[in-house]
Formats: sequence, C-alpha cells, structure tokens
Amino acid sequence: MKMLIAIVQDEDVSRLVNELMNEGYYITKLATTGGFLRAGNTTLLLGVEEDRLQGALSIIERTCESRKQFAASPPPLGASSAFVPYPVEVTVGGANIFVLQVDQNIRY
Ligand code: 2BA
Repeated sequence: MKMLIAIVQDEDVSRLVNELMNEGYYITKLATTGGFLRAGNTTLLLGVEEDRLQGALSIIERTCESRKQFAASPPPLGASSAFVPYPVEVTVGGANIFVLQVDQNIRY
C-alpha cells in the first residue's frame, strides 16, 4: 500500500474530491497553509493499493490546474526596516504529491 500526500489549490478541491470519491478512493482532507504564500491550500491523504496508485495520480493530474499568483518578495538577509517588498510572480500547482510506502493500515 502507498500513502499519497497531495497538496492542491482550494479551487480544485471540490472537483478533485468528487472524482476520487466516484472512483472509490478513501480520502482525508486537511485545511493547510503554504509556507511561501501564507495562503490556504488543501492537503489530501489517500491510502491506496499499489494497483490503484496510477489511477489516483491520473485524476489529480487532470483535475488540478497550475495558476500564477503574486507574492511579496522576501527581504534580503540583513535588510533594514526600510526594505520595501515588491511583487514576485510564482506558478502554483497543479499539485505537489508525495508518495510514501505504507507498512500497515490497521483498522479497529
Ligand atoms: P507555498 O509554500 O505557499 O508556495 C506557493 C508557490 O510559491 C510554490 O508553488 C512555488 O511556485 C513558490 N515557492 C514556494 N517556495 C518558494 C521559495 N522558497 N522560493 C521561491 N518560490 C517558492 P508549488 O511548488 O506548486 O507549491 C504549492 C504548495 O505546495 C506550497 O505552497 C506548499 O504548501 C506545498 N509544497 C510545495 N513543495 C513542498 C515541499 N517540498 N514540502 C512541503 N510542502 C510543499
């Protein structure tokens, strides 16, 4: 079994969860915050059998879009209080996915 940790944008979550549920995946949904943008995003946990891993990845790939957003530039090291941040454009997503090996899934 694998544990899929998928960090996705809030805008994509509703459709993504619907599609995963329709295909019978088990999901846990967490409200999370990105460290860089300090904006809300969503982290999904999916425990999947290996033969269903590719199916889950395909749904995430076709459901999650990449989007451009603006963030305030971080201050350079040693910057004084007079530093004025300027906007930097970043491309967020579609999805950041970590695939972990699961030793056991125990249900009581
Ligand atoms: P955030 O940390 O808010 O990052 C939003 C976007 O800002 C990132 O999009 C990336 O384009 C840019 N970014 C992030 N850190 C940066 C940095 N140190 N310097 C320059 N640009 C930076 P994504 O890469 O698509 O990431 C979307 C969200 O996925 C992230 O939101 C974070 O919550 C999560 N994430 C991405 N990579 C991760 C990792 N290696 N470990 C944990 N969470 C991760």
